[in-house]
Amino acid sequence: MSSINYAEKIPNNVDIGGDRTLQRALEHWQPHFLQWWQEMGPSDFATADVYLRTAISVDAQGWAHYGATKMPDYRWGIFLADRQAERKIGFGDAMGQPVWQQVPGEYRSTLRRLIVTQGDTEPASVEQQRLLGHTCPSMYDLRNLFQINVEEGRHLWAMVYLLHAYFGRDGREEAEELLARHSGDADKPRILTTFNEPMSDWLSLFCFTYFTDRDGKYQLKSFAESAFDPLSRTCRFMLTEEAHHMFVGETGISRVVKRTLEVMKEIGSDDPARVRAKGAVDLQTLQKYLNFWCSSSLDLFGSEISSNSAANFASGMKGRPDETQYEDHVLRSSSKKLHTPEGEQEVPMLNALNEVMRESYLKDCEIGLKRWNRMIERAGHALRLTLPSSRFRRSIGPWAGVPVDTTGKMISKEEFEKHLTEWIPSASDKAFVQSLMQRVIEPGRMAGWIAPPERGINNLPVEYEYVHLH
Ligand code: BYC
Repeated sequence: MSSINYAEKIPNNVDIGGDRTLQRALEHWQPHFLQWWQEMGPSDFATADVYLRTAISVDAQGWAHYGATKMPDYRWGIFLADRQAERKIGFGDAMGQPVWQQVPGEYRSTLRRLIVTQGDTEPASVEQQRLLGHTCPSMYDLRNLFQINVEEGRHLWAMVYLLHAYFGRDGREEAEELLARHSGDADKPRILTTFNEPMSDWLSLFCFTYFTDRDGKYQLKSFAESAFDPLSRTCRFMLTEEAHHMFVGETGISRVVKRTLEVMKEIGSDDPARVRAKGAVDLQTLQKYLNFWCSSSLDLFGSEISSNSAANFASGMKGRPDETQYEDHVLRSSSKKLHTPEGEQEVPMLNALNEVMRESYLKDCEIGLKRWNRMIERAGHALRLTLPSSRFRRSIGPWAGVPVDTTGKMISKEEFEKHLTEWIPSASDKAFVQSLMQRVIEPGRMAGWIAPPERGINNLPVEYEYVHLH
């Protein structure tokens, strides 16, 4: 078990101190990161003591320490899962060969692009969530937001380490660029579209952590299979932290549904206008938020038919999540039927891997939906929340720009435009949700649109003062 060295300026379990050049390069980047955090991270909470978990080991049993920390003092570090002796490439044309400890020359630019794309999402999400602290529905939620933010910061460190340690000068330049692009910036936006979407309310945060962080889970799992061993080890540890982010999404939406059902019972009606008048989120509005963030996140898997995905898999750079669950790991002789607007197409399996991932992602997304629908059913209501069709509102792939309704049916452009605000939040829906976003910070108290969580953090009571504001 490699332990983490906290005595160093940058906590790490990769012996940075043993490589002076790397250490100097990372210590040079560190103040740039801190400046970015100050300018683009959570606004106005720099002096608050936040009950945060910090990674202290990569041991599955006890990897985190919990305690009050000011966010700018968080010990962002570089932690890789332990090296597995004799690890072999598990898929693609080089299956069975030893994994790579260095980047093979021919894959250098592609691997760099993949790592940069992954790295870009981490600070982007912190930027998107920058102002949410001002409208937190409870102190418990405020703490969870900040926990996610510091860990996304650490995930940026994880990618920056790989860039610095394995990609020389190009990698160092890319690390600087990761701090120069900003979410929603007109000139230098973040790379992937979802990470440029504004996020001005907590309903969006819960949907984002449910759907978009789950894309993170799938992408990280596919990198955990990578033949580039340092990338695999980095992503394996990141997944440990990622689980909490999706927990925040799933339980956040559950708590919204629970509160809405309570209000519906109280008023004896499911009329959305009356539910709203009581200060809760009507289920129809929740459905629109689910449609928006789910469809946006579906684009993050790339095109249904992709030569990039084929090359990444064949070379060993990027596998499928949980690669061992499949029988065929080479995929040179199989194909997949895909539905495109032109009809059904048979595509070599290697070129359809983005879609394979998207399909398993959607199955995973269904789990929360089932839970929420059980709650609704038990409360005696007929409405069911659904996931939109993977053709709906796509900007990437063969369905990009094709007018399709939420069930996947092709419709006219006019019809699409006419009905769009019935499917995704309209300006007035957003204004309503915004009107609910009133800050609640008395320990244990919740905003009126959300039920309390079932339990607090790390066995502490829900009413614990998770954020001490000075
Ligand atoms: N927006 O062959 P294609 C996370 C580009 S989330 C804009 O279809 P490919 C997190 C694509 O880059 C996980 N552009 O797809 C969550 C390509 O451009 P180039 C993030 C897009 O390459 C919450 C072109 O379209 N990790 O961690 O097979 C909080 C054609 O590409 C988009 C990763 O994404 C889009 N949505 O796959 C915090 C993993 N989609 O190269 C964190 C790294 C595609 O032709 N990235 N394009 O100029 C990848 O593995 C791949 O780049 C993608 C695309 C899966 C994104």
